[in-house]
Amino acid sequence: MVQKKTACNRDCPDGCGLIATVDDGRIVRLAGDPDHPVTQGFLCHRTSQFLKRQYSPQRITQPMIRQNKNQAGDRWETVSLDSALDLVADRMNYFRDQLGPASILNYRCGGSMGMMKYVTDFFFQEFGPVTIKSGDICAGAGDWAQAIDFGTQDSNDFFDLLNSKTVFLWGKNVYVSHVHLLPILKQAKSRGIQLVLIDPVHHRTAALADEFFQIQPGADGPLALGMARWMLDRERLDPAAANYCDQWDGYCDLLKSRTVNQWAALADMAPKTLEHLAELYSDGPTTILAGWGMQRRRNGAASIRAIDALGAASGNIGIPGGGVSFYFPRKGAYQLDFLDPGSAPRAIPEPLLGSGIEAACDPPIEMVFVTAANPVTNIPDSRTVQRALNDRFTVVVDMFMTDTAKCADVFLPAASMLEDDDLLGAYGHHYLNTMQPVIDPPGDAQTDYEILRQLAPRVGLGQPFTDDVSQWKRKLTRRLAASGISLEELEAGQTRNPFAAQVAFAGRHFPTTTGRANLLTDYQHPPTCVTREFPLRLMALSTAQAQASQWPSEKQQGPAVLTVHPSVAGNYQEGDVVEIESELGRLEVGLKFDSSQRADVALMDKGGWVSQGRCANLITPAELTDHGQCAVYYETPVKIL
Ligand SMILES: Nc1nc2c(c(=O)[nH]1)N[C@H]1C(S)=C(S)[C@@H](COP(=O)(O)OP(=O)(O)OC[C@H]3O[C@@H](n4cnc5c(=O)[nH]c(N)nc54)[C@H](O)[C@@H]3O)O[C@H]1N2
Ligand SMILES: Nc1nc2c(c(=O)[nH]1)N[C@H]1C(S)=C(S)[C@@H](COP(=O)(O)OP(=O)(O)OC[C@H]3O[C@@H](n4cnc5c(=O)[nH]c(N)nc54)[C@H](O)[C@@H]3O)O[C@H]1N2
Ligand code: SF4
Ligand SMILES: [Mo]
Repeated sequence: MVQKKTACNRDCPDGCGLIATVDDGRIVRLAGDPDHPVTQGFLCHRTSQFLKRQYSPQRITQPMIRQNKNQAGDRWETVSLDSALDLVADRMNYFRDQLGPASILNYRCGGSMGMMKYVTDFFFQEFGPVTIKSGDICAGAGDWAQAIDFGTQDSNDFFDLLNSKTVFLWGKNVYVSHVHLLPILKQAKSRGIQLVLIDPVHHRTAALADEFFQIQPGADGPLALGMARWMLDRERLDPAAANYCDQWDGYCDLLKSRTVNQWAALADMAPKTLEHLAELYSDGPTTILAGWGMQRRRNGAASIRAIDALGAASGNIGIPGGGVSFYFPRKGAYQLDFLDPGSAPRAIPEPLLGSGIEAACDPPIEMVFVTAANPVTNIPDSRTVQRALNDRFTVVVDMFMTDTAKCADVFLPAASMLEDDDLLGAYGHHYLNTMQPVIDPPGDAQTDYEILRQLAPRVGLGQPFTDDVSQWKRKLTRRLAASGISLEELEAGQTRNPFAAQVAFAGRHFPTTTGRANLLTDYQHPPTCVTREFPLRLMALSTAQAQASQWPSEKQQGPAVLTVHPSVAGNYQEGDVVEIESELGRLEVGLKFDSSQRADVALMDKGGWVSQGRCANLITPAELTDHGQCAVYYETPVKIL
């Protein structure tokens, strides 16, 4: 038995180090790396179950071509990798020659956080450039807001939390989506650091927090502005803030445009509660850990802007124990300057993928190449995404026959993360890591890069797509090498990103055009999305059981579970199977009652499969957030029929 080190590439802030135990070519155990300062030797539930996925009988390891797609006799046929790649290359060359490269869409999402996956984008840039996506279904609104406010996204060191007096978990389900924060949060709590949770959903993190406020969904903007107003009135904002913040007067005017009571009313919150939160926040230094859920709303960017401004104006940015942490710059240490998304002839906003593909003309999109993504399940309006892919020549690179793969003409089997070779950063801390293949991929499965390497000569591309992975790794780590960190050192174990400061924006220097933070001066609160007829907001949220749609199939049987407050279910009993309806359609669900939830939300697990009728995105209309082209996932009004 041998132990091999690698790293977890899943779309998760934690970026764990992994130790795999291999016995006679088979991985028999997967554990967290005890030497990794954040991983601390433990794994989340979903990845502790990863070997079931790795060795699942449903995993596909041979290329397949779909014969007679969408016609009688529609069937999959197993083929050799060479003939699958010949067909893919033939179609790529044909559409590029006949209609131009914009007729091909390269779509990639969060199947892997590896840096080598950007080589796929580069490949299509060099081949085309082709049509790409814009915005980001996951974090686009918050990304946009932080870029406007601070010039970039950055966070204080992961362990700097212990310098705080108060920590606001602002819309964050740590037990599910950020489990490696738990040890440090528990340590903080034991040191007397106050933990405050602001979330519309009652979840396990509420028990960890000293205080929990079950906010109305989408009311974070008025709450943050009301808190700042209360602090302004009591001279608890930083008197020096005008020196390092632009728009100071405009911001103060915005705060003064409503009284504390009026801001509280807009947030649908008792004034006393808002004041109490402002008082807690004022007892700093205070770190805000801003979650990702709250910005997947119509006013998502505005909410993050209001929170950023609270952090800046109160003097909590650029100091130990402070900050508004939304993201750690996971790519920052690597050299990705070969990417030029601006060169793409066209971009489709990611949340509107289905209708965007269908609406594209001049040239129309005729071919879609999907890697590391399951858009039929994960993007709103699943049926339109499904139709758009079914009606085009679609290639899907995956390990399983997902809802998206079912729409493909060609399925190319991908290596799993334990067979992959890559470089990683993390969006929840500053450590870099490397992935080494623990075993070889089975059958004809290949890493995404190996697939490209074999495709390159077929579509007229040569160097650098003929280089091997280690040459690419050297290229990607050039900046690190120049700062004295060799690839060998990186590969020996996790390394802290040498370009990341302990305190983000130290000295209150911001990479904006003026060098100062940019405060918001305007806030428009959207009208509530729920009505008397459709009184519940559908929220399909992350679950500990799965990474997005990567569920074991046995957990996708029967109707999806919908959790609601018992008062909203009329005469139904818990366990009843009912239909819910939105403007887009109906979904069958089994009811679960939870009296700790708000009476205006309906909760589901994210990533339920379309093929099993369990996907919230079947009834979630596609819509963009106020800025940043993020998806509005949690504002679909529904009713129980
Ligand atoms: N187990 C597991 N972990 C995951 C994932 C998974 O699928 N499963 N997915 C990963 C992915 S893709 C990402 S992007 C990250 C982050 O994944 P997310 O699931 O976005 O994680 P959170 O940041 O915890 O944000 C969710 C929280 O935001 C809250 N929220 C929703 N709306 C509002 C609001 O209007 N106001 C406030 N204050 N809160 C609100 C929700 O109730 C929930 O508690 O985690 C990753 N981690
Ligand atoms: N209703 C609703 N929908 C949501 C969300 C929500 O909260 N509510 N959350 C959204 C968020 S935050 C996100 S980030 C997206 C996630 O959307 P996706 O990134 O599409 O997430 P996954 O379902 O994990 O699908 C990734 C696929 O990549 C495959 N894969 C894994 N590793 C590799 C690899 O190395 N190569 C290749 N080629 N394939 C690989 C996996 O098998 C899987 O099928 O979902 C979004 N969808
Ligand atoms: S999914 Fe996240 S928490 Fe789980 S092992 Fe991977 S990086 Fe760690
Ligand atoms: Mo995400």
